[in-house]
Amino acid sequence: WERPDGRPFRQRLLVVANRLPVSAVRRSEESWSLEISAGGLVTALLGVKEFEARWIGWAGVNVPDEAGQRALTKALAEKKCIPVFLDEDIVHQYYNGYCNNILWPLFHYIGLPQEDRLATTRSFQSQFAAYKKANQMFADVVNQHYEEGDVVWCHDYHLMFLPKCLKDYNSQMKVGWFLHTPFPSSEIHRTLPSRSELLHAVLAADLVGFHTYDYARHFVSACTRILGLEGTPEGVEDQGRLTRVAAFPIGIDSDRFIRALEVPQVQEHIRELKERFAGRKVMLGVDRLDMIKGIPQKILAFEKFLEENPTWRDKVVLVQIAVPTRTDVPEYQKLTSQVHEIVGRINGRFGTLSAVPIHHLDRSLDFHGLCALYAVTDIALVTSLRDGMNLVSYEFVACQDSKKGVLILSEFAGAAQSLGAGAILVNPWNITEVAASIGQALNMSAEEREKRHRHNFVHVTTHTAQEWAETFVRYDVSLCNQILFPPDN
Ligand code: ADQ
Repeated sequence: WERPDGRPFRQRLLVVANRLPVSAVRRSEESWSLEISAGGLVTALLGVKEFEARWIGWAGVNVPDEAGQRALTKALAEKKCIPVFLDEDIVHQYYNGYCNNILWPLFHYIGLPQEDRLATTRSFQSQFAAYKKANQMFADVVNQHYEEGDVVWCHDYHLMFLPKCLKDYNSQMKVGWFLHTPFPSSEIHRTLPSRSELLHAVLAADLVGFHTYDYARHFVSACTRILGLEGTPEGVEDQGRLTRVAAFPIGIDSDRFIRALEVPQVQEHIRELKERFAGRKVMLGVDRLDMIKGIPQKILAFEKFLEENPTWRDKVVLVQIAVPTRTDVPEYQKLTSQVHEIVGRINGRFGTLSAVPIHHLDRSLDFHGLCALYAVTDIALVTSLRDGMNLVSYEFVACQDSKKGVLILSEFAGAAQSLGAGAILVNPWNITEVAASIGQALNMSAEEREKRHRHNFVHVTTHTAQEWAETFVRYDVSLCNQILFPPDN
């Protein structure tokens, strides 16, 4: 968009998220190396190029000394990143505690084990206090770097308190908040002891965004039923002040994936993979190793398929890439061993001396390796038990324009609302249904695959990350412009 005098106007955007898009590793007292980290938010925001953006967030490391903080701040500045320094105790209570033990499971409809539930109930107040304190620390850093006219875009469940902290500093600041996870039914949200305080804090934002219309509706219902406020077609109204609430489905930088397939190194990798899996159909899962991704259920469904379809046993392979996350948490360690145990059992049961049915890798793949794998895949299995959106399904579709493989997609992923017409939708809890969908995908005619793929490919290439960010920020900027460029009178 343009200024009234016709000059282009590059909006300054402060993107605030719990984690910066880079991870920092200390090499010596004053030297740091930085690496781009994997994850949905990073992938989406890397596709956003239209704004003069600065990132504000935690670098994922404890840096107690001032010399280290100075050196890291300097290294990050080159990447347009600004660190928030959190000490170990805050990280433990805010990040591991309130964010990941309370909000994450609750928003994904996952109950905690009984012993954790009791411990969590006991430590709830101190964890919530740490959450508010951490959000205030983010607000302090935003406030130091804020310039009039900036749009501040807060991300995710870690920072639900931030809009309120920012507005307390400066009620003129334009603040948006976007949730990357589902927002659960108001009946779930109302079990949270801090339910009202959190909702009020989010409502301090000018614009509140979700991936799907359903999540937005759940949020508005929570505000009307729990806070007794009024929902309007535009959002939620509190004492004459309107917070706009809307759905902004995220996308990916699809061109980046499509272009990568032309890179010689990727083509070489594709040739190698085709050779390695010659004569077999390739099924693929790419997930963070998290409870919500439904990895054990997916593997059990594959086992059921092999059990019921002996003729396919040596003609199909499942490649499951699972990046470990939160490796220090016992629940996640248990999940890792559970997955290893199931994979080992199935490989022992159906493998031969020359081939195994499941290749399971506990690690992250580099971008080119990932693109090559997407390109040689016949069937992608995205069977999250809940997922805000799920970008893996989008990335797979972007890399499939020559192969036109089939996407099996959980109905509990936000992506089901955008890619549902092209995918085979499944209930991931029903392994009989998922096993049957594998058979359906393997036997699908070329015409039907083409038709389904076309639908999804058009969606993925037209609803990009860039468009997502522009839609969100413009929504807000329309208000900013009135402040930046008031009408002459
Ligand atoms: P995530 O839960 O991280 O994101 P997702 O949307 O699937 O889930 O994004 C994962 C990203 O990490 C993808 O870009 C994928 O390529 C990458 N990735 C995953 N496993 C990988 C591996 N083994 N190697 C390399 N890269 C890997 C959260 C929400 C989602 C929401 C996004 C964006 O949980 O529901 O879609 O944010 O809003």
